[in-house]
Amino acid sequence: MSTRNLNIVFTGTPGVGKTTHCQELAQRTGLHHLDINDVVKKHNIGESSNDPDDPNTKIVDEDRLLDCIENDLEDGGQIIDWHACDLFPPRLIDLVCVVRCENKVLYDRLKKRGYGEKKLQENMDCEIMEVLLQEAREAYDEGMIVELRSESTEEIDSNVERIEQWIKNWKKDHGKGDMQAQSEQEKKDEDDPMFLHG
Ligand code: DAT
Repeated sequence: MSTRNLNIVFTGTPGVGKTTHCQELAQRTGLHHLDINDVVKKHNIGESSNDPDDPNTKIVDEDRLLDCIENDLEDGGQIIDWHACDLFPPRLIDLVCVVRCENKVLYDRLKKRGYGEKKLQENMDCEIMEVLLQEAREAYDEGMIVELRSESTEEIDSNVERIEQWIKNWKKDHGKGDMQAQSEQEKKDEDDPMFLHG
């Protein structure tokens, strides 16, 4: 049995609600929100695109990205937040959440983000054609993939509760217990002057 903690991917078209879900889930479970946008910035591994209509989009070297996060994934405990999912090795992933959103709602969110018409239309097409759902299906077993709708705040709550319950079951099945409580207890023990080291 693997000794690592679980890893969950949140994928989906920009604007569907990945980051909102990851932040809430990280807060409630103590797992780490691994925002790939932050990794790309921190390690400077994004090349500017040559598209004059979309100069801010970064082309990411996936091999370099994987090098940067490999140790985190091997340890586990990561909630990975990225629009693509098929680059993460299946042996290191336990659940893939594909966040989905109704067209009109997504259009308004992307417009509010200031996306130009071309980029907006590309992203709308991506959602309509279910590109990221297909990508997930091609890369991972069907049983690992869950589709989550994210149009209302009630849906965020119910999705997060559902995944939280899934995490509890996973930990029970993998004999991990409550790892957060466990690590907090270990820290308390170490702070305790009566705790015996070595
Ligand atoms: P992503 O990380 O997929 O790009 P996000 O989490 O940043 O998306 O969300 C984009 C915007 O939409 C942000 O202003 C929060 C809002 N939003 C996302 N999901 C929502 C939901 N289910 N209900 C209400 N607002 C939501």
